[in-house]
Amino acid sequence: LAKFTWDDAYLLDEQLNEDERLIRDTARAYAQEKLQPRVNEAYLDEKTDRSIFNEMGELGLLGVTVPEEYGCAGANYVSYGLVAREVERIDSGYRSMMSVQSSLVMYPIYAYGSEEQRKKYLPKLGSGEWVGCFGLTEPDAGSDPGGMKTRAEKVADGYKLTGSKMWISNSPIADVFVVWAKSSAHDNQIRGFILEKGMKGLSAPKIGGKLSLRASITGEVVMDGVIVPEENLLPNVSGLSGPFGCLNRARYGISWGVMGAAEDCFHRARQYGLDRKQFNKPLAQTQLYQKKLADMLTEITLGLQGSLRVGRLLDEGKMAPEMISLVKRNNCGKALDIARQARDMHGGNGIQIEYQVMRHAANLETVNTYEGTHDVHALILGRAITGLQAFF
Ligand code: TGC
Ligand code: FAD
Repeated sequence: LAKFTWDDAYLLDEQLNEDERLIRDTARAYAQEKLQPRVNEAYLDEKTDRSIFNEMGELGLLGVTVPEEYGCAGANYVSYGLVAREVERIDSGYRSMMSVQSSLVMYPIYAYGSEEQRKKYLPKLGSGEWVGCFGLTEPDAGSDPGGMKTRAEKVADGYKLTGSKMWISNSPIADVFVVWAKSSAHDNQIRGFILEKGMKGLSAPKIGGKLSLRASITGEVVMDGVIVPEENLLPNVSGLSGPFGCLNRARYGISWGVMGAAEDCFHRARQYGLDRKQFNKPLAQTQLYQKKLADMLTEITLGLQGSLRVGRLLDEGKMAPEMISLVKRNNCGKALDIARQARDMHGGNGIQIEYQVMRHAANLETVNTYEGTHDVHALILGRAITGLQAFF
């Protein structure tokens, strides 16, 4: 009989190839050595450390799936997921910084951009010299991005963009803004535009007062008649499938990431239960505590297998977006439950920053909401199951 390994129940490690393990180990070492020591302060003080982008870029952790000719790792989607898992083991906000840059800024420039755009932006985004953000959501268009009001009007040599985007990760520190707008020159279709810091009429004020994802800066993107040159239009995509193509990748990465946060909570709850005694025995020796740990391990093991399977299908070109809805929705919901349980299992200490678990729980509230809420992904699946759409 094989020996059971409680921290890798279905031998995920064995299902990875050498290259994947190498990237995973690089990300793990970086996250544990460089991110873990600064996360508490960053979270408490709501401070986003810009240099994290440079550090990740140096290690090849930004845009890992973008080909090497643009200065990136050219790795597969399983590797991207493994990076997300290691970074989010520390904090969902750090993973957010990485995944917006990789899936929501570099991917659209690579997939929908001209060769000139790829050459201009990808190496600098990949190295972390430039920070990117992705503007889809608006104050009145969240789950229903098709209802966006931001407009692009044709002017001499380009477009004039007017509107505002809300809840945009990285925007206050961004150099590059991938923004989606309805374009009057293209039958009012949604088109993607690359804006740059310093363009006249462009501003990105910070949104303060967040009780979640505090290590990752979030802002608005305000466009007051910003003139964007013709060469900054993403030429090769039109309609909602543009932003959704990016979201598929980011949502998939999130499914891995949240399992990293859940694993951190599980490991911490296990250790706490072994260390702390009440009624003259370790908490971990009580039936209720063990049941909670068993539930956590079960959901983490199944969730990781789900992400790995979807990653393999993505790498084989067999991904359907509903597969990603299933694993994003399931893993976010399960990770949030696990973090809340871990908070409870730590008793009073569980509310303290040093014990980490309540920070994860607060972060996962956001992750369960952004990139399609838990319920929106249920409706996407419901539509696929029944052929009937229940959004409106
Ligand atoms: P619907 O009629 O379903 O589709 C419109 C067009 O889009 C195509 N499409 C997709 N293409 C590729 N991948 C997908 N997943 C796609 N889903 C839809 C579809 O084929 C169609 O194409 P065409 O050519 O026929 O026009 O659109 P709908 O308006 O009914 O949408 C409904 C719904 C709810 C599914 C959708 O709007 C949705 O997913 N809403 C959630 C919004 C969302 O996820 N926002 C995310 C904002 S970005 C963000 O949160 C970043 S946080 C990052 C971080 O910090 O880590
Ligand atoms: P709403 O759409 O108003 O939803 C509110 C509630 O109603 C939810 O429970 C939802 O499930 C439910 N609901 C909505 N429609 C239906 C329906 N038809 N049937 C049943 N229930 C429904 N966006 C970006 O574009 N770029 C970013 O970088 C980005 N980063 C973010 C960072 C943070 C910290 C946060 C909090 C959000 C970010 N977002 C970003 C926005 C995010 O994607 C949206 O918040 C999310 O899509 C939900 O939209 P909403 O907040 O408008 O909620």
